[in-house]
Amino acid sequence: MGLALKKESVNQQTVVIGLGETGISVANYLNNQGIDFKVLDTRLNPPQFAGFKQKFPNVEIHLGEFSVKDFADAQQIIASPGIDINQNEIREAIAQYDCECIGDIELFARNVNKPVVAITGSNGKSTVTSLVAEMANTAGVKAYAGGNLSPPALSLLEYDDAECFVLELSSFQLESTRSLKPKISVVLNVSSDHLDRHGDIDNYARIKERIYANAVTSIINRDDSFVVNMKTSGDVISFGLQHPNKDEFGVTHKEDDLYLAFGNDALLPVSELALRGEAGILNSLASLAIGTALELPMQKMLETLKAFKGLAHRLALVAELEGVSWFDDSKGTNIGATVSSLRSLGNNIILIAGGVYKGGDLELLNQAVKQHAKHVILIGEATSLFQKALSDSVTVSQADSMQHAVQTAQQNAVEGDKVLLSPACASFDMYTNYIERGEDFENCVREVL
Ligand code: UMA
Repeated sequence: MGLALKKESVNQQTVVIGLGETGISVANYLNNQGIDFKVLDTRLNPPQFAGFKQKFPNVEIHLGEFSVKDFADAQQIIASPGIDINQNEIREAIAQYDCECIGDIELFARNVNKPVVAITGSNGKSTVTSLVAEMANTAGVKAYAGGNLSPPALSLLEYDDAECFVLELSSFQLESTRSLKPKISVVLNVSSDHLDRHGDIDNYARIKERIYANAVTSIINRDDSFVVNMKTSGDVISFGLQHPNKDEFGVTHKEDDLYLAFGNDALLPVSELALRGEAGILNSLASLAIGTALELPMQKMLETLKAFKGLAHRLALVAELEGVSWFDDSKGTNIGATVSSLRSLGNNIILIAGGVYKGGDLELLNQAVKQHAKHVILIGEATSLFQKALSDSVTVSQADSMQHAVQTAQQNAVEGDKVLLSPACASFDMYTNYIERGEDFENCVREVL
């Protein structure tokens, strides 16, 4: 495949920004290719620093805020997804040193020689990525999943036995990608997320739309007003919640039951799906559409849909006691995700929410809370903002820790209630990531029960 990097002059530099999971995968990749690089990270103590120093003792590292001169003689900047590539220092460096700025997915795209399934959306993308990889593997097609889901995409290239790669791609990753030529692309849905970085939802949707450029087959959610207006390429297969037309995926009635369907063929009763709620149906339909474009046998895909238990921290049932069910949806990091989880669980919900607000329509959250929740317990930085938005609709309490939130929930819960951690926020005010937040919740639940 195409050369990843030009090596015209010994003075020209490759600069890697970020010493997180992505930065390490880029460093390993460059090192395997015999390409020298230096590393920048604005954090004084980035997470992978010690391991990196040990593996690459001779690589130049600059920690702390960077300036344009740190990119001197750069030929190529490879930025981690958490870094905003539109910030002034990077823009000026590109102009001053006439270099390009790409991300790890662009590097992956220039070097991959196996079919790629590219999956994005505001919600459900990790679930669909895992489900599609599982469908493929059940059907005997060796598929590896990664990208935003982790492990980073570049590390997947080490699997020589791969027959295809299934990538979850975030808007941060798509923003710096232009050469990807996916066999199949999908935008599952668009609702406000990461507006603190992308400005407004139209710009965010335009970045998501990039996934369809060069796709052989584009899968679309025909119920999503942003997705239906996107420019696709290649063949198009749609999914949605209504009865499908020919060659479309949807939902149909048969003998008083709801079924997933392809055209007029009823495929599987919705009641047999392992995934819950409307979001579970849509994610299952999207996965079937992708699997069909991959030419996977339908029976194997349906088997997987029945067996797939979902992912940790995504509307995961973690405990049931005295008629109260406890759900960990720590991956609900934006308003759309939390609204979708509230809808999936129905009513009698005690919601634990809050953290770092990333933008999005609080009125949407308010409406869903009004309809589905009886009590909201707020944690973290967004507490007073959320209190203002929700307190006319529902009883609101504040908690100064996860333990306090869980105790408050336990004191208020009665038989038939569902306690749901679905923060609608990022976790960085209290935790390293959503996984740590979900684990803390689950431990606190075990303590009080
Ligand atoms: N950071 C700095 N200075 C730096 C570099 C990073 O402050 O110089 C900060 C970022 O702003 C961010 C954090 O450090 O808050 C992590 O950033 P990173 O780019 O180093 O992240 P990685 O550890 O490489 O993890 C990234 C994805 N994280 C982000 O996009 C923020 C992981 O997705 C992904 O699993 C991993 O690459 C492997 O591909 C996580 C995520 O939260 C799950 N993604 C967002 C989401 O799903 O909403 C997009």
